[in-house]
Amino acid sequence: MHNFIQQLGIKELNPGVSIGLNWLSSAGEKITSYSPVNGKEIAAVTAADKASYEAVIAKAQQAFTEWRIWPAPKRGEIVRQIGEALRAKKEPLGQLVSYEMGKSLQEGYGEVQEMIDICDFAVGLARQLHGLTMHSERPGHRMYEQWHPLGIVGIISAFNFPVAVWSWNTMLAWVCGDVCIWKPSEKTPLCGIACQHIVAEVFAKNNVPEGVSCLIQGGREIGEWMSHDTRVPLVSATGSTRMGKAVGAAVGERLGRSLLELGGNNAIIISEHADLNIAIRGALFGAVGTAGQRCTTTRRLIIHESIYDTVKEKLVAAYKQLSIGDPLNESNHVGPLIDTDAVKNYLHAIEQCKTEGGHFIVEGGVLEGAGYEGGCYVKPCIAEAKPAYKIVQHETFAPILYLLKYSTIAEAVAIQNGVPQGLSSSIMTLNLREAEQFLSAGGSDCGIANVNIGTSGAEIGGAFGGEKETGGGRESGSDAWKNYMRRQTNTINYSNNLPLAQGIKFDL
Ligand code: UN1
Repeated sequence: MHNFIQQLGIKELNPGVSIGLNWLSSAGEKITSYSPVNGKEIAAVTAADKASYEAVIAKAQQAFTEWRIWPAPKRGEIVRQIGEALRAKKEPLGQLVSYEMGKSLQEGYGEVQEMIDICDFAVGLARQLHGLTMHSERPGHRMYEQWHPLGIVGIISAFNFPVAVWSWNTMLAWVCGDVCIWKPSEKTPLCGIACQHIVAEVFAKNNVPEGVSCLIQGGREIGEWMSHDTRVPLVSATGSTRMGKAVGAAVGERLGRSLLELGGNNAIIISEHADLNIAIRGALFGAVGTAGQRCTTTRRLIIHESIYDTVKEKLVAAYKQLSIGDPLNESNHVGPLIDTDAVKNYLHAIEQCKTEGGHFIVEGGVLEGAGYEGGCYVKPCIAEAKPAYKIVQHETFAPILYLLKYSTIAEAVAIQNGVPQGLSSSIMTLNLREAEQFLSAGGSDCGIANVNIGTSGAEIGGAFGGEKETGGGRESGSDAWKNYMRRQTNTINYSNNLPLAQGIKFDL
């Protein structure tokens, strides 16, 4: 067993369903996690079956009756301690993320940092779950609103941020008084187990009911159970648009709530007024960071025709500097894709781009030989393409960057908006008019719009999410916490009469 796994306190590599640290037996299938770093098996966990799922729901429901009446700042104190525990475990957890998911070690640590930051944010929030006070039209009446916990929050997370996205949801949900059932990606089950260990230790020290944090491993089926289950008032799902449509439809059918974080097809507009040093660096990190497997990855560059050739040359030169290899080796910039299926998708996208007329100025390909035995290492590549190509309209979760040309800012914005997805966007310009136009109601249609920074690497303090096929959900900062609570309007009569609203008289 790797050192970092031991340091995370994990003794058992093949558990499945857990309520706190009570591991339930399950007749579910075995899910094997392989490291994309070297193709080696890491763990084989057991998926939940219907009986263990039911046991989890029952325990979570029971825990909710207790947890919802803890004062929110007391719940915040638990989250504060989880933040401390994460600080103490940052190294091994970052290493596990890097090893099981394949992102660079720096990014693995960065992901854990994001978890620590959301804990801090949630602690403060625990004292700020404010409602408004309104003036009643009736004399001797007071009207106000309060926010109450919802109940069970089902969390479906993706492999690419195997721990941070869970923390964005749970840390807020917990201070809000909800209980969480987490189904991590079946590609990164051990990351789920590691987090469950960290949390369970803090819970045990503080007598938090164990059902407040439940972990169920498994595939699509588990997501379907939660989506159809009226005992789960909110399902928060991160992943593909295809998955999100299924979750949204199932939850919507029972009039539950869903919070969807789905695909992106993010673009940077590089204007002729851009600071090219910043533009190239932003584009480079956005396109190849996490091997192109972020929802916020830069997939399209929309470049002004007058600087198109210069940008192209600089990008080609920058791509030559990239070192691809073991992500745990800090001198490498790009690690592997998550698995060989992802490699197939990458190759298929390259072929399709060529068929549609795309021209590669940095060629792609799968790396072979020493260090690349896992078969998941690919070359980040760049193609000159047209906005309307089917493949350019599509999110391929791989480091393929499309270069598009524009002549007017209105055209650039139209290209940027002309895709089904609406997550992140950015403009590189020092021109105030252009920047403001891009941010205006007539500008970018995305949930995130940046000026002079790239599309990826959003901070936790802002609301994270996007429009159109990205699903419309907002997580993390700002007032995203409201998704995890129910609003109640209260009117209190402290007069001796019963005046009716709207001036209605009802005297006998
Ligand atoms: C995701 O890719 O699912 O903005 C989340 C970013 C990160 C989060 C990405 N903070 O790139």
